[in-house]
Amino acid sequence: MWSWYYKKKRMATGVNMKAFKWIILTTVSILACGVRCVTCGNASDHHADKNCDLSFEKTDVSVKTWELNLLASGYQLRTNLGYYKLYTTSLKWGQAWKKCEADGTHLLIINSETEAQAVREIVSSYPSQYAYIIGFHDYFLEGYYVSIHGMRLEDEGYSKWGSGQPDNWKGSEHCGAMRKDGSLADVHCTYSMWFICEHEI
Ligand SMILES: [Ca+2]
Ligand SMILES: [Ca+2]
Repeated sequence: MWSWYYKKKRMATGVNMKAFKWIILTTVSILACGVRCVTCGNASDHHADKNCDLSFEKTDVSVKTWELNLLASGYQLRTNLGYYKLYTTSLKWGQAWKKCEADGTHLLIINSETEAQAVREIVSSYPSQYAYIIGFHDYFLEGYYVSIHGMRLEDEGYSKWGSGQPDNWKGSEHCGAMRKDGSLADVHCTYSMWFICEHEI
């Protein structure tokens, strides 16, 4: 009888201790980071509930930081596509590739007719310029054109060549360019030309 009484008492105490522990932990959590932090989970978790304001506030802050940096550096936003910058100084293909990398971006890779149209509009401010360095080449194998990300142009989503291109003129055109009409051309890698960098969103 007494043994049964003490056993019940310990069980009751155990339950109470659990409740007490939960109250303490919840109170400390709320004091530490607010009610939403407790209900939405870890704010650094990008897979957190999309309705969680806290998670997305934090993510948005980091996105806005790099976006603002690009805008401050002269990049233009094109909705649903990315950020683009037309450099109006001439560099050789390899130097242009490096310059975009230094911006945290890459030489333009055209992935759709929509993107080609967006870039055509950007370069239309300079009708006297005929072509611009962009991110593809056939350095590795003559006639096998790949983007700077190593994918065939067809797999990147855009392979619309300009009239008579690619022609590997003088047997040594291995770098990629976009004509002002949005079509592609192969050019000498030693040509210094204006170039276009991009950052997808
Ligand atoms: Ca692109
Ligand atoms: Ca050519």
